[in-house]
Amino acid sequence: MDLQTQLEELKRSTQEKLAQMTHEHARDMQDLRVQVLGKKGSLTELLKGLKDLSNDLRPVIGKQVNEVRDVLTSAFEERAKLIEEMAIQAQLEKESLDVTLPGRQFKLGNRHILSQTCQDIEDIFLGMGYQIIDGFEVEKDYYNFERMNLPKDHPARDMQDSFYITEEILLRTHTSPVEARAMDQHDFSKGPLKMISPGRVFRRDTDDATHSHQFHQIEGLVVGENISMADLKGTLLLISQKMFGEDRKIRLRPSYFPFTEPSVEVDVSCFKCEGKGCSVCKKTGWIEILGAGMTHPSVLEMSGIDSSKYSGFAFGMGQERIAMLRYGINDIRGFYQGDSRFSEQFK
Ligand code: FA5
Ligand code: MG
Repeated sequence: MDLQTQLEELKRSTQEKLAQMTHEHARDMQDLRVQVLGKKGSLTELLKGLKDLSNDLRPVIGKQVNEVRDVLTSAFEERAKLIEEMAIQAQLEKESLDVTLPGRQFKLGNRHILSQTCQDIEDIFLGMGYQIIDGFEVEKDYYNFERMNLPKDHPARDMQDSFYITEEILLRTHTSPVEARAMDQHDFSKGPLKMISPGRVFRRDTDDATHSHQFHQIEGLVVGENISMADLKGTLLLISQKMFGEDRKIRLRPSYFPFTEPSVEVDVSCFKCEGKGCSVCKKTGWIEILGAGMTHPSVLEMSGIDSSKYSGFAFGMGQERIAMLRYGINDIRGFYQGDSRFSEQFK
């Protein structure tokens, strides 16, 4: 076979092989390219034959070699592009979507009923010009008890046993220590202190339907000039009506807290039976919602406040208690179990 025919043959057979290549032959095509166009490939081999040709023929065949190289080089490039598209197409077919399938359902969560209740109470107090102050869940015995008029050997400490970290540091048993911290910070020359402080508290209580060893309170405190029991009563009536309905009445019963004097327990008229007596109010017509009182002069003095000039009232309510009454929840443990069926009732 003369050189010219060999060149034609190489071109023809290479083009034929290329035409067979698909995206599954990327590797084979690479090999073929080296075989034909590579430094030691077929074309280079044929070039070696040029030196045996006559002077007339050599430039003609030389030109033909270059042409064949050009044609094949672009043939390889074109095929490479084509099989790349083939690969993408194949991938798409594998991953193709069935648009008639039903979509995935996303479950939309909602705020926990305790957070909602707390936010509602915060909104009411913000509207009355109170500030919201954060306290510490891990608190000093000093603030939790001593600054609340409960020295180390005070018998009333027994009502609020706690989880101790050290002898001086504990998980707070109520939100009242925030009162002392807030009074320490407040500049009374700028006006009265009006604050609430919501948060988690801890007690060594046995868990049952109405008690948990970990629960939430909202503390309230107002200290200024001429703050009286009437202000306390008015404030509590307002919050009760906003939380439980405009027709609610409140009742103050004498009680005891070491940090308030006088102290009261506050009942709200039963929203279920309107005071006639039912199972919710245990036939009394009233439901206890919080403890409160006039801030004890010693508590004011411990914050360096002149108790002959200033007076104050304070209250502490259980958030769970309020939410249970408001929504008819009969077991406090429902708040903490994380069962979405519980939460979904309050969307
Ligand atoms: C106090 O904790 C006082 N610090 C409240 C206070 C503040 C009085 C300021 C005066 C001035 P008491 O222990 O009663 O008081 O708790 C207040 C409320 O927390 C209760 O009315 C109740 O709603 C709630 N509570 C108490 N113990 C538990 C418990 N184990 N689980 C759930 N809620 C509780
Ligand atoms: Mg009580």
